[in-house]
Amino acid sequence: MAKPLVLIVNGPNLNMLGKRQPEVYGHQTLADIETAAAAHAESLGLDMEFHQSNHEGDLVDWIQGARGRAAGIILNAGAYTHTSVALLDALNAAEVVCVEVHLSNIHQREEFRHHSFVSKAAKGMICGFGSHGYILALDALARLIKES
Ligand code: CA2
Repeated sequence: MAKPLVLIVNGPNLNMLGKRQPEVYGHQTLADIETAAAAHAESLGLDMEFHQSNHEGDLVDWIQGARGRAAGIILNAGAYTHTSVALLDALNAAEVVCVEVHLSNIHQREEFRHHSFVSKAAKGMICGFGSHGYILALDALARLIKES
């Protein structure tokens, strides 16, 4: 039987992880996060696709494509978190359960990072745990998928 598919979608500048600002975002690269997430998804009996783009429309396309195909989405929309009604609309249209992730604790940072448009369509948000947040999000999604 096919395993449930989880999409992990990452937004702008997250391709720079591990290369700049390690004091804020940690030392792991996005490739390290993908490797750890793939192993954890496998252990939970989930299929996983991992995406990153610096372009808002790419993120919209991946979220739209999840409808009827994926069982869940883990979304770190980067700075688009705080600006993008388009991502919120895509999440609402996709009707796929979403867990929002941020490496940093956005509530300890500048005021403009405190508001998230995507939170309105997310089941919950994990922030402040660095790259481990993706593992926590997979655990949360696996449970939600099993319950549904
Ligand atoms: O904490 C998070 O995961 C964020 O989504 C990261 C975004 C930021 O705009 C959000 O407010 C919170 C920024 C990602 C930029 O990542 C970089 C990594 C290394 C060097 C430069 C940027």
